[in-house]
Amino acid sequence: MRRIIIDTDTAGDDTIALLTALHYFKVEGVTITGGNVAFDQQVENALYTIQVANPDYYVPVFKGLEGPILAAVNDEHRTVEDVHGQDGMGDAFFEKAKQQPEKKHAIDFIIEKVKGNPGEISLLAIAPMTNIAMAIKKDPTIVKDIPHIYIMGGTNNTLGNITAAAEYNFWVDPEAAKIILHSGIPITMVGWDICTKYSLMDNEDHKEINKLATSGSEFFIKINQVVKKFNEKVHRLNGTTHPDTILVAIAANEEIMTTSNMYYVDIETKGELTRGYSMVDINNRSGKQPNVRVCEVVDRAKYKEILLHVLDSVK
Ligand SMILES: [Ca+2]
Repeated sequence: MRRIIIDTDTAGDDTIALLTALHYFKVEGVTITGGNVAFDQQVENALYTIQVANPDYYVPVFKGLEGPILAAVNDEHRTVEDVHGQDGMGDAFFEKAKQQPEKKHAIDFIIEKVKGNPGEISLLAIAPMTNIAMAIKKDPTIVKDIPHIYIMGGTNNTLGNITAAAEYNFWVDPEAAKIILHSGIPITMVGWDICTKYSLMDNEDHKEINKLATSGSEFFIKINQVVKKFNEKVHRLNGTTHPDTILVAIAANEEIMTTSNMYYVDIETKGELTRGYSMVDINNRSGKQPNVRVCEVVDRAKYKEILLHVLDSVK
């Protein structure tokens, strides 16, 4: 089984992504970055999700940085309880998890795990990339030891979600995204555009999921209550979006990504209107060396099959 670390701002779809990661990978650790909702709530959500998945090995959870690298300067970080509910779990207000977070800092965990297993540990990034970027700043030698980083973030020449120009993870910490994009680590990027095109689960899909009647399907229905209403109202989407889950599903089953291409990708960190905008240079007008494999088409039916399989297997 391939080994990974998953970095998450656990709320909403992060939880289903975590269930998917626990199904397909040996999860060496879960690291938490500031993002979706209050930081300690995210830690709790990750611990609770692991309890729901009930893996047959111990999965440690590490607290990382609670806000973006330049938070003090820009004061731009905003949580999104309106999207995911006050608890980040669709206002389900689950009981407290039995497991506690580890004492070690997420950044030190990432560095030690990667250095101790060179070329073995891929990273799944489903949050603002503050922890991973700062791990690289603390020990730049980890770059050559990370075989791949799969990123849910940015957009490929389409609308963002937190602003018209930017996707949430890139917008919260664009400096962190810039560090990662130019790190030299092999990258696969799955943008918000892929999420809206291929990950949407509509009312009929929800009924189908409900019929599975497993702990996994019940959990899915509960945590998606708030985001479903939000998507209808704000994004004019009929259903729930699963950006983090589709990223993990692709990392685990690359064949569902039926089209992808290498492009030069950079991020705007200063723009008055466009902070966090990801520039995907599909016509290579910059003449720069492509640095990111950008996901362009996903087999939606196969993706849905994976999602339902994962939810069905959480008994
Ligand atoms: Ca996330």
